[in-house]
Amino acid sequence: MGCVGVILKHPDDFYPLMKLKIAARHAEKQIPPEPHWAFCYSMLHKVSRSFALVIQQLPTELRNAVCIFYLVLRALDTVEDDTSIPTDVKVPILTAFQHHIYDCDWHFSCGTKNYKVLMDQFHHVSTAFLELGKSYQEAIEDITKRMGAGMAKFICKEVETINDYDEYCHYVAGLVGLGLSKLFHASGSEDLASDYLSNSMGLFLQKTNIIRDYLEDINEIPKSRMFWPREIWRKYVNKLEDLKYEENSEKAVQCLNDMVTNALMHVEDCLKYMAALRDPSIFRFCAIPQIMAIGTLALCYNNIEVFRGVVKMRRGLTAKVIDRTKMMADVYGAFFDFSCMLKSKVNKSDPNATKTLSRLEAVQKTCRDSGVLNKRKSYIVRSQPRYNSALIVMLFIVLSILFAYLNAKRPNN
Ligand code: D61
Ligand code: MG
Repeated sequence: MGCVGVILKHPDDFYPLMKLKIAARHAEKQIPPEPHWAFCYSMLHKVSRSFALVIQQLPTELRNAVCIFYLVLRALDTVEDDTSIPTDVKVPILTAFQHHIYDCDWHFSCGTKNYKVLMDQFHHVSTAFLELGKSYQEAIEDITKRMGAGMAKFICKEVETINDYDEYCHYVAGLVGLGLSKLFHASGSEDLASDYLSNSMGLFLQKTNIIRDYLEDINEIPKSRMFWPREIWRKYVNKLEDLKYEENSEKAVQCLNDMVTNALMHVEDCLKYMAALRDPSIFRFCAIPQIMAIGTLALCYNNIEVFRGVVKMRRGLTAKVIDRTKMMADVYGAFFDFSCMLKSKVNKSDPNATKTLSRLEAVQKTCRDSGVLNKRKSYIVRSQPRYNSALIVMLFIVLSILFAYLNAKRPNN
């Protein structure tokens, strides 16, 4: 469906989408003047559409630390993800990465597109890193060291058990949660969160990514990458790649639902972590990705398209989440709505139906018990398109004025 079609189907996406466009343009203009910081912020916008926006709204000192933290780990992940680097070259780079960030001459060329630019010009990142406060540097160094070691461990090891799965997700995302909690604390704005809850924040995001990216990872060239644990998929198929073949559709969806049910385990920890945050910008930084994650799980659950192509939340829905997430009541509201949506998709005949439903009910109970679930806009779209002719006319008028305005502002006109 084209852009206009989507807006006609979801007219209330229009305002948040415009707001997001303006915010994104404003953020891109805010690039600092020093060349190394300019590189870091423009790189951040290029490699992460989703995290750049929430990082941008943090207070300056913390924002710089989080931006560098992101780029250092993204570089480490680029080494891990590049399946064309031989193991004996890759492992020593991963395990010594915490030293490379102190060395402004170090670089290693790998990855493609923007990731390649990040790797080739890594000296800008290390230069900026060396300008951060000592406590920020130490937190980043510690997490880089532990993540590199964990990634190296899983280069030659497959994700077999659910324990392995949790361990791998701990290295690549749970540790990010631990590091961020340290950075928040170092900025003086937050109490130090427990490692356990910080880890859950990362696990919930990473597991959602792993579920959504099944097809992309299995089709990776030259070698497919497999993160779904054997302990789960062996109940449904003999080989992980069998899930993508049409004749296994029923088993594939059951396996997918099993994976979603596993990820739901972390929701209550995440709610607890977010409820303890005090600074509004740190709160938004943490909450927006979490709401996107439960929204993505709701979209993926029982959805065969996960094995056929890319399943992603509508941009307009993302914009709405960004626009509406201001405080904990908004998080409870969103988690409640997406749990309702998930619940409505559970089939009684699914082998894990009871477990899935009981996890969803527990989430809903937490949201209800917060006592703030009243008058709010729902995220769930009615199945009937609600647009009427008056709205279409209105939209047409607004768009005409907007185009006329933009045209009039163009130079040489
Ligand atoms: C609060 C707010 C944000 C949080 C959080 C708590 C806890 C954890 C995380 C963010 C990290 C969640 C990562 C989920 C997405 N997964 C990936 O990007 C995979 O790479 C993992 C290794 C590199 C992690 C880099 C990272 C990511 C987000 C950050 C951050 C560092 C630093 C600060 C803020 C956010 C995935 O990447 C490939 C892809 O999907 O593009 C992979 O290779 O598995
Ligand atoms: Mg990776």
